[in-house]
Amino acid sequence: MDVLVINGPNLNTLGTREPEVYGSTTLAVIEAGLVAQGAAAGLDVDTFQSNHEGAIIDRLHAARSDGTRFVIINPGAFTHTSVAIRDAFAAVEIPFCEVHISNVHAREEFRRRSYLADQAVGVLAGFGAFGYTMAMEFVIDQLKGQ
Ligand code: CA2
Repeated sequence: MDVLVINGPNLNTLGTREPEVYGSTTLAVIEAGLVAQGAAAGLDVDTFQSNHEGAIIDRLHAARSDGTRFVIINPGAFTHTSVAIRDAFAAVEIPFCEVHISNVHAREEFRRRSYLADQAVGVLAGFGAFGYTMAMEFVIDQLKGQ
């Protein structure tokens, strides 16, 4: 596939709790929208969600040999803790965008640190589920003509 969308821990519960922070859209709806958005641009999009750090790393390793050209990732709380996911991106050398539904800079101090952001092509935070759409639009533009 061309684009891999990864969502980290607890994001499978989107739309069921804390709608004031994370909105009311479910992850299934977000993922279906991204698959359709990619398809309309002729891109094959795969989605993956896991609550387990190792499973996310394994999926990134698999991406190295399955044709993935770009990753869009919301690492959830692993954003603020995971040297291992950072190292996995360095190992696979696939460009990625980091997306956060909430504005991580307007919340607790610990959410301002990301172990991935300086390695990302770009970071979107605070635009709700629309952040994924914006990231996909960027990726479509990047991959166009490649
Ligand atoms: O804003 C984001 O997208 C986050 O990546 C979400 C993570 C949080 O740890 C990051 O700091 C920012 C948490 C995801 C929790 O997902 C929930 C879904 C529904 C209800 C409550 C939490």
